[in-house]
Amino acid sequence: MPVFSSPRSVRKPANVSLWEKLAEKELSKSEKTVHSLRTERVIPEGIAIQPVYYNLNDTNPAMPGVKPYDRGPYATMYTNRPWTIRQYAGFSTAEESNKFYRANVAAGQQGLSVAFDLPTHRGYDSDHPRVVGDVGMAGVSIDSVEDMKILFDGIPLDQISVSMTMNGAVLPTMAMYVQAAREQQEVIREESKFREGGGGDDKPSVLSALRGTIQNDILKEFMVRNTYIYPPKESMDRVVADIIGFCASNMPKFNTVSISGYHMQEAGADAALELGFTIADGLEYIRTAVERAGLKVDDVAPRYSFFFGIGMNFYLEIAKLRAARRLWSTLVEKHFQPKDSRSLLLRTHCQTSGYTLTEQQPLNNIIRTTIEALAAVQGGTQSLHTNSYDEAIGLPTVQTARVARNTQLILQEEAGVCDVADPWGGSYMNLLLNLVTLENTKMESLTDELAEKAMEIINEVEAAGGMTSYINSGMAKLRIEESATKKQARIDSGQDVIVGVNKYRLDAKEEEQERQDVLQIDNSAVRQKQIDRLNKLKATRNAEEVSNILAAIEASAKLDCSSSKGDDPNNLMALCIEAARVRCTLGEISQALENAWGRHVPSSTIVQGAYGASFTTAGKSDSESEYRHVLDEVKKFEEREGRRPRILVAKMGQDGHDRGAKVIASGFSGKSLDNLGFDVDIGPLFQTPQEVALQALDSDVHVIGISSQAAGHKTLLPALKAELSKRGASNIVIVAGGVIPQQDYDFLLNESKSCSAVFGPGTRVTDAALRTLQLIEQQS
Ligand code: 2CP
Repeated sequence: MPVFSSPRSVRKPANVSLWEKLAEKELSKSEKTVHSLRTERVIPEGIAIQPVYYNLNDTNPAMPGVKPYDRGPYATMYTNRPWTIRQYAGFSTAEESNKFYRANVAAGQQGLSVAFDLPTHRGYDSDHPRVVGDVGMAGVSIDSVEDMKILFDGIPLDQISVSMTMNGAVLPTMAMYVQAAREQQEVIREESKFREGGGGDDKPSVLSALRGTIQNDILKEFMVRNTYIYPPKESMDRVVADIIGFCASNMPKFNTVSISGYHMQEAGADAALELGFTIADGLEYIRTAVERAGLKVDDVAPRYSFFFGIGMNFYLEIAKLRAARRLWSTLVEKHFQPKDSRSLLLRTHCQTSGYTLTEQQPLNNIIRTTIEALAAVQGGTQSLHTNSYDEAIGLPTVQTARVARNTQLILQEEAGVCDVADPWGGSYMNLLLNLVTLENTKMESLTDELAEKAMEIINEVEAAGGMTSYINSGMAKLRIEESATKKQARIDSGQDVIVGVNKYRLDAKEEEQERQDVLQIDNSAVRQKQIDRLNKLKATRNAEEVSNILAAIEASAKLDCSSSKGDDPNNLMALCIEAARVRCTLGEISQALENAWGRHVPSSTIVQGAYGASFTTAGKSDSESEYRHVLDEVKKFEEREGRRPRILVAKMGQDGHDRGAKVIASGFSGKSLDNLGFDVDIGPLFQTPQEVALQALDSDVHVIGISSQAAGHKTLLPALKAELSKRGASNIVIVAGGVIPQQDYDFLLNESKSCSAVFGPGTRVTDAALRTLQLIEQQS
């Protein structure tokens, strides 16, 4: 039996002494001391809860805040400062989102996290014809610094930390945030001058006070999330590097990149892939700063932060965060030899998984989110977003957002979760596997095994020349898509259980009673409001200043050298702040860069064979026979029609979440009937309804399958139907899937008749294939 810590320990191991020193330093700004943490936190049962536990028989136990940081990046962890409750939110206009943020902060939220709409992500102003269905839908619409000022009205930016999820149009967005903070500061100075009768000018620059995080993680956009704008090279060498360089010189408290595994997990990567790829991305960002931009590792690495997704495998997710910290500190030390120990610390935000939420019996999602949140904090996250239970079907309401936030408040303030740093240190797990090496007979062994698997993946990426080359080879995307397709097959065949979806399902009537309302956004009203504001801005600004700075941005972008040092006059971040000041719009700044670099056009691939292989090896004869039944039906269709059923899987608007589309394309496709035997075309991302209609006609498909994850379906599906009718192709069946609330089904199926079936979350691929076949047959 291990013995646990006690202040009366006879011999003090080196790590414990180090821990005490680090802990005292962390506590120096508070009333607490290590002694008070050890003796004063007595629960009613008369037990003094210790800030950290360890095995007294261990000659040098692992401790939180001590290398390699398995047990946490800080010595005192939540005993001194709980994780930040940081809910990701944003919708409609800046006014609406501002109201929402202010209410949330008043109700206990501790940091802000801004969700931008898709046009903003992709560098389009709200009046651009490509974004008609997307303005204000999946985030807040920002066209200029005027919107940004409204977004943060009444929220002191030098005091509250703000995270912004932005990667494509990251230069104009960051610039507008900085400029909004400056103008906010000017107002405060003017007011205090007025109050104090002068003075107020000697306050330090607002830039040095700004705290927060910009996602700025373009590598994973090329793998999974797809909100890139420019090609990989320019995105890395000029956008990412110039922002990192500018912040290193001017915004020392700002985290310059949030290296994200979350979206990989959402796109279907298992934990080892998510971990391996994310750490490999981090190494690539240091390399970019050091090798290509001439910065030092210690200038940048202390302000790199991470972002992981937390799914339902409780133990594995805890082990993942512990392994991540160990891998990062070990690899950064090995490759870059930093002098500042902060360069070794992996600090992370986590978000509970959106993918594990179900449309069926949505209240179960509160339980899933709670378990995932607990895993995140047991794993030692620094900041956390908990999903609302209705997110599988639409945007959260005020009530569901409150439940999500309260999940964290209850963990922090009722459950005693913050009382101990890393309670898992030294925990036994996988005992049978490790009988021989007693050293490893702990929860630590799961951490070890996962770290090893991730290390194999990192080695594979490094051998390919680093993440940029690995992404260019197409391997990163393919490996994630293959993992996603296998996962779907395990769910469809019942191997992986989802309560209320493939097991313990309610009947249709009971499900109807469980249905929830979701927030509805009046997309056209938001767009009109944005257009009016844009027109007003353009009528009142100085046109010459605008065209001069846009020309300077374009010229800098064309330079064949790095401008990433923060004081370089060609630094793109500095130029974009000036552009924001003179009221250039986000679309104009993005276009100036696009003039120099062009827009990145991705290629689409489909994983072959993974669905059928995983489905039929599930070991359940009923699922296998059902799979064979679909194949037989497809075969009969082919004999009758002289060709196989042909589907175009497409996405419309600026919605780049393509896991669903890729899984359907992969599951349906198969040249030798190794999957479900359809002929599958997959459309490029970001198409307009007109482009989808033209591709469908060109390819002579029987059916178009539209995947919608970003709420644009009520505008885009009717527009597609109209395009097909206009071209005399009403016989082409349209089916839709993705995140579509039940309350919209009637509009889509009956009122607008813009599709023939909606496959909601949880639909099995085999069921979707059979129904699609029936619809084609009814049409012909
Ligand atoms: C922390 N501090 C402590 C302790 N813990 N001091 C003493 N004792 C302790 N125990 C100090 C830190 O050193 C720091 O000070 C300050 O308190 C804040 O702590 P932190 O750990 O830095 O927390 P944070 O400010 O909340 O920052 C957390 C992260 C940051 C992870 C570093 O990057 C972050 O907030 N990321 C959030 C990203 C995000 O929201 N993404 C949304 C993705 P100093 O600063 O002075 O050192 S949503 C995406 C969706 C899904 C999408 O992409 O589509």
